[in-house]
Amino acid sequence: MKIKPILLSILLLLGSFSVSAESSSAAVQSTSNQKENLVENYDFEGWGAHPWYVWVEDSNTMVRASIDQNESVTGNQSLVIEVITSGARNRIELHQQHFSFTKGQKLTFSVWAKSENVRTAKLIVNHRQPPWEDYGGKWVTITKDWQEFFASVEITENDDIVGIYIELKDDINGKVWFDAVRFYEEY
Ligand SMILES: [Ca+2]
Repeated sequence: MKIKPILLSILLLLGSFSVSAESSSAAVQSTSNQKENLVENYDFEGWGAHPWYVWVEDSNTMVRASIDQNESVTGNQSLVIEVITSGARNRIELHQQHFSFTKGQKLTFSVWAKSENVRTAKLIVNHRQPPWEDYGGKWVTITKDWQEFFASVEITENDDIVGIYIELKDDINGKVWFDAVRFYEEY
């Protein structure tokens, strides 16, 4: 993955929060069932965004990611990405740590989101190197009201670099909020 200067500044911004980023609590259980949520910092209730990071395809795209203490589905906070200069249909992606799975595992990837301006986005789960094996994804429309979106996932290869992410790919500026992200195995 080619990291461009704008991304580096974002990583540094997010990294500066990492000291106290471990504070995700059991509060997210209010929107989940008994299945184990594999996502780290799933509800953004600490004051950091770690281990989440934003990747932008084009160096002219400007985004700012931060914790919003005034908007939330669970607890009191969410993650907000403010698109200052749009990607002009180049990709803006919210990622976190990779996962390891064995062939045949079935999971669900879900996220609550809302947007200052109605926009499409895609939930994606794939192998994080060529050939970018696609394990499941879903196009969604994020509106001005909080809504939970789901993507069904099936792991078709043994894979130790499975990524989950949310991709924006349009020419719309404005804020997009995320909260209560879940990635859980179906039994
Ligand atoms: Ca929250």
